Amino acid sequence: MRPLPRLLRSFSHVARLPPFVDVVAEVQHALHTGAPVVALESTIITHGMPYPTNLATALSVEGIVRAHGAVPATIAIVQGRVKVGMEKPLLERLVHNSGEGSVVKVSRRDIGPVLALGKDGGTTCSATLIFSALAGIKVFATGGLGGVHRGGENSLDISADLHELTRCPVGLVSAGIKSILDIGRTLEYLETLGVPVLTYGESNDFPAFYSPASGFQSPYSINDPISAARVLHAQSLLSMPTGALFAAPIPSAYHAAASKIQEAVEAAVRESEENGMSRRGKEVTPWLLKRVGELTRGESLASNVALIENTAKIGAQIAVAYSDLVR
Ligand code: PSU
Ligand code: MN
Repeated sequence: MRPLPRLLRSFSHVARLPPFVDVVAEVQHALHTGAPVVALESTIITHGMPYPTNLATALSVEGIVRAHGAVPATIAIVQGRVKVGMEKPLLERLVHNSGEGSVVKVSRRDIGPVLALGKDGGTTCSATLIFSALAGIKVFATGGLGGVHRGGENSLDISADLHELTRCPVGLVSAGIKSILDIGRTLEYLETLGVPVLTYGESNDFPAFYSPASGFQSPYSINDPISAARVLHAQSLLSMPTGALFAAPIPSAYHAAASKIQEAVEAAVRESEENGMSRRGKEVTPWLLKRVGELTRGESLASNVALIENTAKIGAQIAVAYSDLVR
């Protein structure tokens, strides 16, 4: 039998996507040919950072992904359509509307309603994982993953991000999780769910977003993109639906700021418990981020940008390594 022509051996799921999912041509082409693509979330833009840093960061992160040899695919919902890859005017529209407060923070449970109602949405890690997996994107870079909130053993406030990693075979690169969360319980929960956690760096310390070490250990550490790609590839060959969490510590230039930011985090968490914000579901994380920004007079924002730029670089390197493995 003759081998299948190259085009039929497509790596892409694009042909089978529903009609309300728009994949920009550059991403489509990359997926068809098995070239590296890195997904980027949009809640960071719509709910995680103030204007104009949000727009500037979205663009700089895309540039970093490109500079390291991969194609960026920022994912969001615009007027009830899923966007996989966004041109600049569309990003600007999303940023503008989020300032007006009309953009929904979209986790798994919000996807159906936001599409049906034709709304705009910034996708969290959970929704971004879903659309990445749907499109066939293997790597997703962001700042912070959601987790088990402090007091989560009573409130049951556990981010949908965690479960999503059990059913989307995507490598998520983040700077760990924030200490606004219960890091120990989050790691326990990920173990229960069967999601591999690997620190991407020299030590086993699991990073805590602004700080390179949380005091908890990751079960594994790796320090090169090939190893990360092999984790994803092994799971893929076994048809495991699971993703992986690659936790990349914030760059060393920002370590000095960590303890001061940490104090602000503690103060913000206390305030949220006193004023009732901690019981407001999806509003908690954006509120805490904003409050920590105010308390540190923007220092936390500079760290936030730096750690996302770092995960974008590592995400691109992993995507390139994965692409080399499978092509
Ligand atoms: N952590 C951050 N910045 C963010 C988020 C988390 O430092 O913007 C966002 C991400 O989109 C993440 C979501 O997926 O918050 C988790 O929200 P929740 O805790 O409501 O699940
Ligand atoms: Mn929650």
